Amino acid sequence: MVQNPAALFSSDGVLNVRFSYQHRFDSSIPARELFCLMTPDGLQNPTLHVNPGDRLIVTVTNNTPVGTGGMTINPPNCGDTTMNSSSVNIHYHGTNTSPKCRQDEVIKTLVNSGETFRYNLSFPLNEPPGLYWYHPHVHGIAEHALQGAAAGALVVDGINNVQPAVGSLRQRILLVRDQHVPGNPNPTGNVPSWDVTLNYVPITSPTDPSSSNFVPAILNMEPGEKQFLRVSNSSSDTILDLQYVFDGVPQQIQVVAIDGVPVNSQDDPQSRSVSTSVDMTLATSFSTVTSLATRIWA
Ligand SMILES: [Cu+2]
Repeated sequence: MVQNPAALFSSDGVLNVRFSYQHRFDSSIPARELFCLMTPDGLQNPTLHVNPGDRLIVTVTNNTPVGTGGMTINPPNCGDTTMNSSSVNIHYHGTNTSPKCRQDEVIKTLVNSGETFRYNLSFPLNEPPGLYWYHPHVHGIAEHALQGAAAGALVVDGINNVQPAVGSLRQRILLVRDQHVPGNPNPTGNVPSWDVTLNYVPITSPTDPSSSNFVPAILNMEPGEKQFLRVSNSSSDTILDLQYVFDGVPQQIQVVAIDGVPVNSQDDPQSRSVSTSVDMTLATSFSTVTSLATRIWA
């Protein structure tokens, strides 16, 4: 059963968050490394809600073990001056925040094991409301961190100002993450190229949805209820073809925004509003309204 991630909201124009960047190994054989940005009270990769014009202050401590390797980075530097296998930083994907040090700077920013770094981001007053996300972005090791699940949603609130129809609907924040299949077998039959999760709920063998091995992630809905689904492809390598399926039949979904751009707005390059499936390339997000069914396979 899929649950919404925990959520934190700004107040008086500021959202203050402390993160511990930490890891563990899962129980698969061979074990896969998992990563998390965790708040002091144990929220894992929570959804961060801000409003246009807000400040987002993130203080992150890298509590992963001391890394191996080490490469000196030419100045100007931001944080540590060497990169190793434990380095981390945070990218605020899609936001129109500054690429300067201590904001959305991902090329030079390095926070190594045992170090603490403070971000202080200013969201512009005209930041488009919508779904964004955050994740580690150190060159060369971002894939490993992201596949370990260190990613969360970042919502600029106010979408109902541009799409009033979604204002009263129950919202779901849905993050699709991917991970290596244990042992990296060749994809074939029911062995997918990647293991995929929806808000950490594993979805088995998506190569063959009719197989008895296929176990979908399930969302409960009331009959006739409309829900506002906000989906981020937070995977590293997986291109998604999403459908909303009830009793094996793809249901109609109404797309209201893609990558923070409301459909049918002046910035929308094409009309993509009604469909039964949505293709998601890497690192896209979309928001959709759906109804009729009581569960979703993804
Ligand atoms: Cu990104």
